[in-house]
Amino acid sequence: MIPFKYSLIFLLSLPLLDAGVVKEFPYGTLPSERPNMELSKSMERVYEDYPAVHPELNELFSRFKYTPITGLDYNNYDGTISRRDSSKVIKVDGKYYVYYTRRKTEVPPKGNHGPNRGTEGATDTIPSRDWDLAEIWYATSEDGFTWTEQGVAVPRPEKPNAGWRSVSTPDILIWEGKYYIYYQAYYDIPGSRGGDFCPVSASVSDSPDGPFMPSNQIVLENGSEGAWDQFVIHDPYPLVYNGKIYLYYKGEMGGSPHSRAQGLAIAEHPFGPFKKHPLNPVINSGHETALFPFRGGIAAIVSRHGHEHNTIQWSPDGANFEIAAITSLLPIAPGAFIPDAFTNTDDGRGITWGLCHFRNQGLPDHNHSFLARFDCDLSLDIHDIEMKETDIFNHPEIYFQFGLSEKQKERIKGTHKSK
Ligand code: AAL
Repeated sequence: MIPFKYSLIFLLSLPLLDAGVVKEFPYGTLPSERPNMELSKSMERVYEDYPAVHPELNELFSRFKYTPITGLDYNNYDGTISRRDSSKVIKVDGKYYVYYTRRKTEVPPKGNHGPNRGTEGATDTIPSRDWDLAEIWYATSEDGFTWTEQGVAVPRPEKPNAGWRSVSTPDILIWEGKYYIYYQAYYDIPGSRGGDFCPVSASVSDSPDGPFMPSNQIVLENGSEGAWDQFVIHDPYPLVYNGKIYLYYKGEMGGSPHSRAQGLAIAEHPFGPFKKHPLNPVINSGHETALFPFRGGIAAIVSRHGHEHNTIQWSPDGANFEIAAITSLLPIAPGAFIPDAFTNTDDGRGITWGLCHFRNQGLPDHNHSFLARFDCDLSLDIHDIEMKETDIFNHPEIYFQFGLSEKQKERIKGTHKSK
């Protein structure tokens, strides 16, 4: 500790010491304009690749904070009730609404884990995966923290209609005063065709409370044989942009869960026809990707999978995305409250909160997911400096949870044997 009298001298002398010192780039806060000099590739990126020179100033950088929500029961988390893959949150007449996959089965899923993630043990009443034998339910809230489940929004239709086995992973569109729910509609047990095959269907209602009438049609088809999205079309995600419906979705390039990417299909009517974008996939990474209007373009939270997981991206046209920020601990399957998702805005204001899920809880015998709330500052209208922290310390248990596998321990043991 510096004694008081010296600290005063030290403080007073600071400006003197400072005076006359030439401050070389990049001393202190970076100038907002690129200096006219040769820069390393890394410093070049600061000016070329990111919307601002510091993360604190980057409107598309945020950390995420999480809060449990109250009001939803999970049967003591025994795996017989699951809620996951929430839609965007919408606000109608002062109330927030969210739609989600809800599974209530006599036993937890049988085949959602293990090496082949198959259908072993699944029957007409026993689910293969967490989203098998599911329906789409909805809940409302006054504050986004306490939710009241209201009931089913999209039930499973009669066999052989698409979705008779399960309807899951919904998202919502408001278009010309009507409410459209898009969802994965399974014809057979998820997992029975190798991957997780299901077309996308949609239902419509005049009210957010339903009743939602099924279109009984496939609104987005899987790609034809040999197309990148031949096997998987998941997570349908509609926005209104350029006066049209932009439906984003997840595909697996060639059916490999290791090659997940995002496609885009555009239509002038909610039930289609949807035309797939010629540049698909438009995002080379991601899973359960949330997108929202931002300034004149579209931003995306790219959380899991691929080169560019853990990034927030932005495109000026909804199709050509670039990385705008790199972040961590992103929400899984985020469904954000996006006030301007359907207003056809060319001045998107961004997001500050939403719901997400935590999955694979209680593995192996009580597998289920539950919904939670995330908060962030990806908004042009607030500036929450606490959300701009890049140096985040997690509890050691989080790190140890990702410990070495037995196989790795064996490999490491082997390395000690050599001289
Ligand atoms: C998710 C989504 C889709 C998949 C499964 C349930 O999180 O990507 O919905 O089919 O996992």
